Amino acid sequence: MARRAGLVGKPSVGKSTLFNAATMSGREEADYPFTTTESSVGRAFVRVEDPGPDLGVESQPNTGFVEDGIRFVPVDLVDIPGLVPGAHQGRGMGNQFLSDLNRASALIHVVDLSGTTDAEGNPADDHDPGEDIEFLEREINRWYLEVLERGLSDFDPRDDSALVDAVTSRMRALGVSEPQVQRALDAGKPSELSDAERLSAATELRRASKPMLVAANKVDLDGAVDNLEELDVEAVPCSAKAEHELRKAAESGKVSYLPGDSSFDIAASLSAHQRSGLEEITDLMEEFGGTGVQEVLDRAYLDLLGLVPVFPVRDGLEDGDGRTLPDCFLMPPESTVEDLAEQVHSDVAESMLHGVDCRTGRRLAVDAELDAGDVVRIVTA
Ligand SMILES: Nc1nc2c(ncn2[C@@H]2O[C@H](COP(=O)(O)OP(=O)(O)OP(=O)(O)O)[C@@H](O)[C@H]2O)c(=O)[nH]1
Ligand SMILES: [Mg+2]
Repeated sequence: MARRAGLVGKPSVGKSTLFNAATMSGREEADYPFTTTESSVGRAFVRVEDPGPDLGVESQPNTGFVEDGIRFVPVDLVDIPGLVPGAHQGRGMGNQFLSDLNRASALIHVVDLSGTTDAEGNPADDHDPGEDIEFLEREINRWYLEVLERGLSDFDPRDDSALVDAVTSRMRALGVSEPQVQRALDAGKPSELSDAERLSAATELRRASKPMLVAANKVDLDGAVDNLEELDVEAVPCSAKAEHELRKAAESGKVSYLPGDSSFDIAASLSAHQRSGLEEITDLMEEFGGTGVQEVLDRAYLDLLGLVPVFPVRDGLEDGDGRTLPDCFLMPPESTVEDLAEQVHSDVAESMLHGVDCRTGRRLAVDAELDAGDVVRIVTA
């Protein structure tokens, strides 16, 4: 399954704005619900340390880019249409939602922290964002429950051993694996599972296959900070709007700013209007240590999905074509040197003798586990 994160949430919370900021694309953003009706995949970046400075070389990335010792590594990000209460009964974009959900293996739940939109994304005065967080989790868990129920009803009661298979084959499209089903259904036969046990199994499977992070968006609006204090779950405060404006200003040379930085510099002469807009962003960044958007992305891919950035090389610190530190692969958790070789090329994996840790010069066994930031030379026969 593709290791992508998907942006989910009720309408009008800023999913497309965050997507546009992260991918610099032009999806429609507007203050009415269901602006987005189809999901879409774009290229965003995670921010990792570039090993070039440590190793005394200048990296030449094949993909993404490097600046000031920071490497931006491309990842796929999915923008998913808004979800409203009752969607699993077919309201709003409901029926499509499940297949959209399957395009992502981690979820970024975008919440309107300012409380200025109601449960359906219409303007409101004082909506509680905590309710939205509960609602979305419940809604997605219920979806899982429905698919789980279908698996349970496929199961042939004469053959106990078929239970896990029946459920796994129904739930595989959601990214659920057989060992996860095994664990979740520990309680026994379908006839012995109470409704509460079924829901708790569905919830456990959802957590395991679609870990979720709350992006508390619109922190730039009044009241958002108060609401942040009220939340009882961990959330990353952010302003997609501020990030998008900064990236556009950086693209046109008005400011110098690297996504994820805690501040920016003004690089060109600006109108009074532009200047005052940027001053507001400066205040926000001082309060939160940045706009929060890059942090949301980094946490989704590097923490939730646990991807491990690793730099494979062949010859010195170069690839076969003489480019220095050209690749950064985001490897699944617990990947080994052999997995890395396989990712480079199956031929390389077949003729591999061992790896070398380029930072220490130490030899690495084929089955050694990779750590974030490793620069690994693959030595072949
Ligand atoms: N103040 C503020 N407004 C924002 C922010 N992010 C988005 N908005 C505004 O919120 C409204 C909705 O934004 P969208 O990005 O279209 O929201 P969405 O979640 O994609 O909505 P649907 O596609 O309808 O589900 C727009 O008017 C945005 O300009 C933010 O960080 N701060
Ligand atoms: Mg949208």
